[in-house]
Amino acid sequence: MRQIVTTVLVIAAIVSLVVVGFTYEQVQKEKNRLESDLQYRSTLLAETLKESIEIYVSNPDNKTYVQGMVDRFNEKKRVEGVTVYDNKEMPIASSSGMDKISLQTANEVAINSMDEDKITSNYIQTPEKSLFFFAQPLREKDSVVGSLVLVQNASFINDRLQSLWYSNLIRLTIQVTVISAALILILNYLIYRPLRAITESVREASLGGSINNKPIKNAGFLTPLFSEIQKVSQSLQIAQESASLEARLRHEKEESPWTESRLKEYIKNVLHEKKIIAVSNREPYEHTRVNGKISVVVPASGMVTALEPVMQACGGTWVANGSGLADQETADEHSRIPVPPDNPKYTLRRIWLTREQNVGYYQHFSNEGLWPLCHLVHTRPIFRPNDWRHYREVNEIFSKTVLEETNGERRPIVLIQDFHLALTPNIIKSQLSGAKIGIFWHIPWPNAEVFSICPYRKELIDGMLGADLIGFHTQQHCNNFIDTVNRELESLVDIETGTITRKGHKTRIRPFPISISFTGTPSALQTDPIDRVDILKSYGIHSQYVALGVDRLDYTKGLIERIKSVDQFLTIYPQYQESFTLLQISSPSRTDVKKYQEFTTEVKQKVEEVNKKYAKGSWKPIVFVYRHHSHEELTRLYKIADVCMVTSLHDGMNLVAKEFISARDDEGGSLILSKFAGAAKQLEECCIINPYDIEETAHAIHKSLTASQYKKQHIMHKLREKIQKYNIYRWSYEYLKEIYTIT
Ligand code: ADQ
Repeated sequence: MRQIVTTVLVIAAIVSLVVVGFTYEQVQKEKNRLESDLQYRSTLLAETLKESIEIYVSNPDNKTYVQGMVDRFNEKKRVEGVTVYDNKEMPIASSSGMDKISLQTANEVAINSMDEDKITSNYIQTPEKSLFFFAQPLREKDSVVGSLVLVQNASFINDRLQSLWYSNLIRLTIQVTVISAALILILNYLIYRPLRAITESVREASLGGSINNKPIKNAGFLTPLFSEIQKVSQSLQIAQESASLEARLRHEKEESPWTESRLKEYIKNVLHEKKIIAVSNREPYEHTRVNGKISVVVPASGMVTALEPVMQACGGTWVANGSGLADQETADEHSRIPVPPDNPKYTLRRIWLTREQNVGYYQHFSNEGLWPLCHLVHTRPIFRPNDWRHYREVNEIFSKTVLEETNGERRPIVLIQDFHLALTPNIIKSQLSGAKIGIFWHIPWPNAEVFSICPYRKELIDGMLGADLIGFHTQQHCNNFIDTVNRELESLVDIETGTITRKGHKTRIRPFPISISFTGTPSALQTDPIDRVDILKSYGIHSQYVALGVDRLDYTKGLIERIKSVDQFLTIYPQYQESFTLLQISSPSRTDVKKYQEFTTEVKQKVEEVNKKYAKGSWKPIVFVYRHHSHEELTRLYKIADVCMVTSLHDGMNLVAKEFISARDDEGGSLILSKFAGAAKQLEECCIINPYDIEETAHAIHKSLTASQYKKQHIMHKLREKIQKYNIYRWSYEYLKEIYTIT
């Protein structure tokens, strides 16, 4: 405000100086004009009188005549008085208005005019008025015989000049007031206020406050400048916000576990609620028909277990194969359904495949070809050209559906899951180059030698390299993938940075060990008193010690080896006969695939064989339950088991191991874990075994049952800390952050 006042004062002073200067000049001109006018008039008047009296002045006898002429003349306008002098400088006639002061001055002027023989004039100022003295020499022949002095009132000149000054100063005052007011308004509204607003907003931005996005009102010609400054301020604010968020997240990372709400906050703040589309073969909710009634099932799948909490946190759309018997009738006309059914948080978009496509793409190519190819379990992969055709066809269908679901968003984040959809990254990328695509490979990646078995290997890895990010569970799987690409395709591989550049497109290869939603907060089930005896009784178990196995019925999970190790355990430690039982919970899996049908039979036979060998009365060493269980049922079993056995022959990660740890809020129980499961790289504290070494596993069971309570608790405490720290929300955060930073 001070600057406005100073600016206005300076401008007012300049205007005043200019006006005063011009007024002075005008006054001078007017003064000159009026004085010459007075001089001219005086000359005319004096000439008239001079003609009448000039010849009479030298004769003293004519004094009376001269006096008469003077008296007559005195009546003229503005004439104050007239005096006529003889050449002895003596007044011979004078009008009545000539007082003492006037006579004295008139005398001087008259003498001058006679001495110099020319018209002489002078102004004098009396207290009442201004007087103009005009003296004209009088001649007779060539000699000066006297002087005629005319005195006029010249006050009108001063009056006129004063009124000029007065009116000009009044005008100046009005001008300065109006100009100052206008200036104050203009400066205040057009400059000062907008400047103050922008200064405030820049200051707020620099202090981390929020930027006002609204355009600054009445900014006039400064609007473009301000909108630019606003943009800069907004960028500054965004940079500060993400820096402070990053700092907070970094701080929180050390301080507290990742949770659903923290992930949501991250997505909201950093990804700015970008559209997230998950894509997988398996759907998270399957509608089936049981006894004519529709029911919903969450399939037994590690991928679903891991991704479901992420989608609940992110929202968005999950595109999956609608494989349930009642899927079509529960979805809307666009094949969409909000899920979870009881509390919807995201959209499930189902796609419909023909029976031939399902057989060729899913049962054959994925489950008989890629699954055994990637798991080193000595099962021969089968590749048929017709299945490959279906695989490509279905990958096209998935990609098309993803593009439909982007809803015009040019830079969606697309999270592709698993080996069923290896070709989709390239197809989607070629049609929507702005999409940020990640594919996560949930199963192991074998070494290059093994992968070279696949006749379609080049097309598969080329398809995957359309992604910006390829994730595996372990660094070993990343290394194997990089080796495979190096061997099979023309590309630029940078082992140091873990990137592959092919046809100008760069793909990052990174390990992200997947996890579960454990946050350390007690589950609702924890507060329920768990009646161990009742639960076991419901499975027909009366043993003191219980080992638990939970798996999809899959030949990679090492079930035969697990059963054999129980057999061995009861042989080496016969004291556990009648007091130890393995409760094996297996959900039917890929039941249309021949190898799985054979394997189910084999497992059941093996269970029977061992049970036959040891069973006594109502006790049997192995209780095999072949059905899907709810999450709650599994959690109760995890809580009462003495040992959880994970004996996979090869496994990407294995989430059962992590679910068991998460359920044990009593810090009890022991975990036996195969060294061929990805989880073994993280959970080194538990009892790690080689599932092919049956005796080693048998001893591990014994060791687990006999370990001191203190040791068990100590180990479980450490394991729980690890899972809590690296749960599925942290996994998603790291995965999404990696995708987000891709330019
Ligand atoms: P899966 O081989 O399906 O997944 P896994 O990690 O063992 O593997 O998870 C299985 C899931 O199914 C668990 O959540 C478990 O609770 C559930 N489940 C098992 N039996 C069940 C039953 N009878 N009833 C109900 N649910 C049951 C693939 C890879 C893994 C990887 C995951 C995640 O093979 O190595 O860990 O993806 O990436």
